[in-house]
Amino acid sequence: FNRIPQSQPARKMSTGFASFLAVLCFMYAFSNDPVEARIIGFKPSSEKLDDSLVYLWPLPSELSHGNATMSVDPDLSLEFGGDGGNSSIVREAFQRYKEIIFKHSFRFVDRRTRTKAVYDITKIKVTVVSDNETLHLGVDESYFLYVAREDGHSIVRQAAIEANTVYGALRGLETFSQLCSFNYGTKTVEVYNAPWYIHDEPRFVFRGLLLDTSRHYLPINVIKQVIESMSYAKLNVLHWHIIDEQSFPLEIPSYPDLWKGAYTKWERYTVEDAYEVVNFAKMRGINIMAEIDIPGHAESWGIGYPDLWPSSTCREPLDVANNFTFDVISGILTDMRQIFPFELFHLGGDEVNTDCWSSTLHVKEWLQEHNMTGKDAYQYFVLKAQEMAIVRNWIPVNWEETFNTFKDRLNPQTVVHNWLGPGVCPKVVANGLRCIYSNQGVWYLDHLDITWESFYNSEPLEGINDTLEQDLVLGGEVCMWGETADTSDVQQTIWPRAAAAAERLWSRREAISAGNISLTVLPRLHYFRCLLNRRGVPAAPVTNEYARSPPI
Ligand code: CP6
Repeated sequence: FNRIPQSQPARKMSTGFASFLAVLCFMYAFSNDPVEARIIGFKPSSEKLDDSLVYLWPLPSELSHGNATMSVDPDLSLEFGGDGGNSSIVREAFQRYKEIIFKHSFRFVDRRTRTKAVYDITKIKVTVVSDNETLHLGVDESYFLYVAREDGHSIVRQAAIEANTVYGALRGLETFSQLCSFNYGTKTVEVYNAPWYIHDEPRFVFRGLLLDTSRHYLPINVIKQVIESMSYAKLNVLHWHIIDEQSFPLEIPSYPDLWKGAYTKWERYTVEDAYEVVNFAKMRGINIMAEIDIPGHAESWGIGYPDLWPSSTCREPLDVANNFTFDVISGILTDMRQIFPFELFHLGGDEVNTDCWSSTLHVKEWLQEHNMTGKDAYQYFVLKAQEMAIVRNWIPVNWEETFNTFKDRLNPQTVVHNWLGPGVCPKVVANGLRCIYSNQGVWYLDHLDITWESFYNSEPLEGINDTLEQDLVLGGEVCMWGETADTSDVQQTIWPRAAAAAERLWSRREAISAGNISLTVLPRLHYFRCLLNRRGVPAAPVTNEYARSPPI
């Protein structure tokens, strides 16, 4: 079904090492030996888990802890408080996390004796101040987490999360789940180094991952698995690059022939599928930023409606000279507005080559009539699409070429999405526009030779010193373009490197800056990668063996 051949010879080199590490993680998950199990899960050496290290990913803003070990009740109960505590978002998340926390323990627990055991932590109290569940850009994701708490001379054996919104509570539950580990000796889930006091909040409001479902179709359940794994790393925006020149997999009711551009009728998303993805993501505090990439990267639109092509030999960019083009865009935006509630919508605008506009007779005449060059027409197209998004109450996002080509003409609401290289966001924010950082040299997941260190050390605020300008950088996004990855390997191409960027986007800059990282980051990342494996996410080994040259 795939029009693009798979070509990843480099990855083959890693198979041996990858399976070695996979076996180690597997042994961790199922080993019966308490000591070995903990050591092996941590890293492939004989070193011990370092008690002074905090195995959380991403690192919270503030924390302190003691040195007690506390067991957690497999019948852990949820108590809620505040106006927003009794929310299905909180209740369903609690159930999911309970399953994750006890995933590898139930097989060891004797059901007849279980109720007789005494556990330290039997309850988690989740207090949510507000019952407003709008998942808008910049929604409050902060939380406090206590796992046991000293009260005078006694210890309150209870876990508690306090947050302003349900989404803060979700982040707190994730952190709580990361503090829990299964002890194969006592066969209980335990929290080490209790009591814990954590206060946490994200550094950036936009912490994204791009998925491309045009170059290779990804089934809904795979998209959901990616979303689920994003929530483990506290990423909060899935940039869904649904459509591109290779295929048009989404149903658009106003123009029902558009998805004739899908690879096959089995490789399509119905409107209901898209709703389902949006809702699944919302339950995990993740927004979907949808994209239609125009006027370039849109060849597949013309399979259903050939009039969108300037001619049969000039199939992109879309025909700027034909009103029908804008009718179709308008219909698509109206239909997609019903599906995607997030306030950002991506209009693409990258890699537009207008040469064949100038060489197609009717477009050439239209350009002359309107006294426009190809570049003028590109600007005309992008601005017209921006207006259509804005009247539908969307903030337009565009790839950086639009800014690079006609920065002063972009709508002041525009969010510029960097990709071509470093140094772009500084120019964007100096012009008063907002920016998303995605430098291809350091943050493109489909580039297998980019190391996790590159993802970790790339700084969205590089070169921006003015604090008001810094505020215009919404955050960053790692990109998983789909030309060379499909369902079979998309997760192991995303993880663990996306996690490195996720910590850059969530944690305080000082805590993760150069001098601080060398000792603590690598073992924590190994641990997080193993955590992904235990939760069923096929994350690749941390060490980027496939980027190495073959042995001589
Ligand atoms: N598809 C679209 C792509 C890319 C872009 N837009 C891309 C370009 C160069 C690299 C990786 C991806 N495949 N629509 C650029 C934003 Cl190296």
